[in-house]
Amino acid sequence: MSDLILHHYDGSPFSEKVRLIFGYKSLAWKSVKVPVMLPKPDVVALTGGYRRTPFLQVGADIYCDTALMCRVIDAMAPQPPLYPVAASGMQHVLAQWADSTLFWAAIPYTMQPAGVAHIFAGAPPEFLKAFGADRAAMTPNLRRATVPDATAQLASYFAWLEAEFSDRRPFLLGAHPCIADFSVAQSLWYIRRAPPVATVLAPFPKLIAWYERMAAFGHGSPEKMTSGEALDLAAQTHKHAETHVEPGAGFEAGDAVTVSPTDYATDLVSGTLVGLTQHEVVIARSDERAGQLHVHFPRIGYQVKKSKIETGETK
Ligand SMILES: N[C@@H](CCC(=O)N[C@@H](CS)C(=O)NCC(=O)O)C(=O)O
Repeated sequence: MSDLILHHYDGSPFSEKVRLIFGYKSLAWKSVKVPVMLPKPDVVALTGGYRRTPFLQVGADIYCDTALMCRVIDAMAPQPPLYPVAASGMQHVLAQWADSTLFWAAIPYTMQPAGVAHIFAGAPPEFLKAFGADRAAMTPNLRRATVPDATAQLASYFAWLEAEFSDRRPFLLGAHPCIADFSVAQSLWYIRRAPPVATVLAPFPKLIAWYERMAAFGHGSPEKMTSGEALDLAAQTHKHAETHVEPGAGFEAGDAVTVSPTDYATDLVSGTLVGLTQHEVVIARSDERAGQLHVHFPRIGYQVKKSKIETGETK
């Protein structure tokens, strides 16, 4: 399954979610490292302007957002299942909570001075300043939790999660891991990267033991690839995953559209609509280095709009 190319960076929690899924499924994958902050010319060449991390490339198909990437990975490598039937619809609800609410408590909590000093030990002050400015510009409308708020919130969230294990189940929703386990694990991974602040987990031994079971899945078998090689591969690929625009969903195939996240880093990506279902929106766009691309986004958390600017693609 080395058709899977993950564009990511080491310190990215959402990337860790996907790396652990590669480990759980024992997958081989190509690893392209992306910059941690803007500018990201090779990222933008592939995604059309989506700057978040990670994203998945399969030939000339680009999948943005881990919620969609995970569905694609599970469809390509169904065993063991990432969405076991026994984990019911609640696995999706819990995963969405972990990817948003839990994540936005874990990040500001970990980025308190003692956490920053550990995670960015040795980084020059100019890097820290540029990183802070990049993230502030990415989240202008987000009212970040203060450290006392985030500490209190995590104490509640971890107590809720700890209670799940009172019946000795090994994973959050039963005998096997599901998508919710991987979504929750990324925030614990981030906090535990900073041992001086990871003490917040100490009162929750069952949660810690669960996290260690998750971490033991590892990352599968990554092989390094440069972003230049990834762009070349996309340019040389002339077919795309099958897709279609469902009738009655408010758009027609060939519409010029923009797609953007609705929470933060809300950069618009423009293209021609080629796919629209309950689960995903797919746009065609071309890049002078990466060729003809199909860029896929989930429907949840994203806005699709008819574009006032023509994309140059035929209608
Ligand atoms: N909903 C997105 C969230 C992705 C996200 O916020 N990633 C963080 C890094 S873990 C990010 O994009 N940070 C800014 C950047 O990498 O430029 C997903 O599931 O992929």
